[in-house]
This record gives sequence, C-alpha cells and structure tokens, in this order.
Amino acid sequence: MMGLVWLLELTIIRWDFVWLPKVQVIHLYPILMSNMQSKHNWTTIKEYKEILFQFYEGIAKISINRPQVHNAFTPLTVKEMSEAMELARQDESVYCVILTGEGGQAFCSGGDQSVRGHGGYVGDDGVPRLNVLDLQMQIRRIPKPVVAMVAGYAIGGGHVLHVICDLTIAAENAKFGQTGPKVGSFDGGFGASYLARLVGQKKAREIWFLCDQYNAQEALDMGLVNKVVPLEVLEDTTIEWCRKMMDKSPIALRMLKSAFNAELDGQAGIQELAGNATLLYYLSDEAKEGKNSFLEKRKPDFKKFPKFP
Ligand code: 2NE
Repeated sequence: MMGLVWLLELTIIRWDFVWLPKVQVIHLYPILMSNMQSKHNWTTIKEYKEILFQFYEGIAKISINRPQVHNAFTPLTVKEMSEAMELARQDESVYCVILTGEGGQAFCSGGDQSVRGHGGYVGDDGVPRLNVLDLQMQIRRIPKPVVAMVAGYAIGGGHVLHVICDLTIAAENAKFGQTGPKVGSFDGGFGASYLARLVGQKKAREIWFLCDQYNAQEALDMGLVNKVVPLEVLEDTTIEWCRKMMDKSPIALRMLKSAFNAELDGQAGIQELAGNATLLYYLSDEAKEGKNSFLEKRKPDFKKFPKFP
C-alpha cells in the first residue's frame, strides 16, 4: 500500500519563533496504520526525514516516523532526534518532551539491522556509528521531564530509549524486551545498569539473558513503566501527565532530575547537579555582589548576606 496514497496537508510551521503556513505532501500510510490519531492540534516545529518534531501547549513531541520497520532507527533518525532534543532543551516555551513512535504499532524496535555494518550503524556517509548512545545521554541530561509514550513494541535499543526517559506511559498493546544477545548486540551502559536500578538485578539479567517479551501489565508490575492505559487514550493521558508537571516549579523538577541522576552517574552526575546549584547561586544577590564588585572595581561586601544554619 505504501507509495500509492498521498495527501496534501496545510500545516503551520514554527521556525525561529515565527509561525508560517506551509502546504506539504504527507504519506497516508502512517495514518492508515495508526489507531492513535491525535485529537490535539500539534504544530510542526521543524521538518525532518525520519522523525516528526511537533509542539503543543508547552510540550515538544519527538516521534520516530518509520512505522514500516516498527520505528527502527538509522544514524539519520538518531541525528534528527538529537537535534530536536537540543532544540527542545534551548526553547523556553518547551516544558516537557514526549518521545514516541508513529503508527500505534511500535515505539521503537532499536537499531535498523538492515544498515548495521562493521562497527555500527551506517548512514549515507558510509561511517559506522552508535550515535544512539549520545542521544541517551541527552535524554538524561536535558533539564526538563522526558516522557516515553509507548504503543506497541519497545524492543532492543528502542527499549533502552524508554528506560532512560524520566517516565513511561504505556498503551495496553505495548510489548517490552531486549533482543541484543539474539541479534549479536548488547547495551552494557544505561541499558543494563539503569534497567537493573528500575527492575532489580535478577529481573534485568532475565530480560537480557532470555530476550523474552513482556506485556504492559507485566512491565507495570516490575516497575518498568508508570502507567498502562488503553491505546485510544495514550496521548491524552501523556498530555495530562505533562500538564501536571507543567503546573509545578520548573527549577524544582530540574533539581530533582539531576539529583536522581547524580546518585547513579558518579562524577558526571555530581557535575550536572553542581551546574544546577551554580545556576541557583548566580540568581542570588550574594553571587551578584561578587560580579558587581569586580566590575565596579571595589572590594566585595559579602558580610551583609545571611549565614544560614
Ligand atoms: C519488533 C519485533 C519483535 C516485531 O515482530 P513482528 O513479527 O511483529 O514484526 P516483523 O515482521 O518482524 O517486523 C515488521 C517489519 O519491520 C522490520 C522487519 O524486518 C519487518 O520488515 P519486512 O520483513 O516486512 O520488510 N523490522 C523490525 N524491526 C527492525 C529492526 N530493528 N531493523 C530493521 N528492520 C526491522 C521484530 O521485528 C524484531 O525482533 N525486530 C528486531 C529488533 C532488534 O533486534 N533490534 C535491534 C537490537 S540491537 C540495538 O537496537 C542496539 C544495541 O543493542 C546497542 C546499541 C545500539 C542499538
């Protein structure tokens, strides 16, 4: 059916904070495949080849758009996701990020095995890469909540992506699992150690050693996901959770995210938490006195500031 049906669509493109009308041709296949059509008026932030990057009321949605391969990722998919994640980080109007996959049948099935070469996944430049590992770090480091919205398969490197997200909302059709040892791969980083923090060492070893698949209820029972809902209300529920977080103090959420990370991430985690402490300190009159005294070529007067017990 792919390649037969095309549709013209009028969208509003957001580009450098300006909203522009644009006519584009879109493929109908993902729409026909999907049971989870959005009721919400998402607007495109930037157009990409292998992902969708959209905005709705303070939420940026990054969606892998390769439903024909259960949203397996290529180096290009990851490059695009990585750029979108950075744009979402820098954009002050974005409070939360949703990570998902198009089509309702898969969140992501991991690295695209058809482009796996000698030493990594190979893009148009012929260079083998494992750039999804950098994306994992970005998800962990972005000081905003990232919510995995999982319909269908979250498998292999796709499973690791949802594991790294701060929260996971799963549809009832979700299936979770690792395949590495079956297809000649493994993720011994967050994919193993952080997974073990979520579900415990025994269960994490079972998931990796047996390569079984687990349904949404099993995933909920083992602490792998936060909530399971019918597919029809997956996006509504995810948006509702984002809205709840958007009502909260962004700095409190930011500090909590880096504090949760710091416990597990060693010196890099402390650096992230300390960076946030520096941000808070820069906001204080005490820190400003240091900067101002230097610029005014006078001795700083720190005596006036409180010494909290
Ligand atoms: C996901 C799963 C279990 C679904 O099975 P099923 O039977 O429902 O679907 P099917 O027919 O296997 O998949 C539909 C189409 O998608 C392609 C398939 O080849 C098939 O294409 P056609 O035959 O219709 O042309 N497809 C699915 N997943 C793909 C993939 N990852 N790469 C390329 N094509 C894919 C089943 O499809 C499955 O087990 N998929 C493979 C999952 C997997 O092993 N992923 C890679 C793990 S390694 C990894 O991601 C990784 C890492 O370990 C470390 C670093 C970076 C990445």
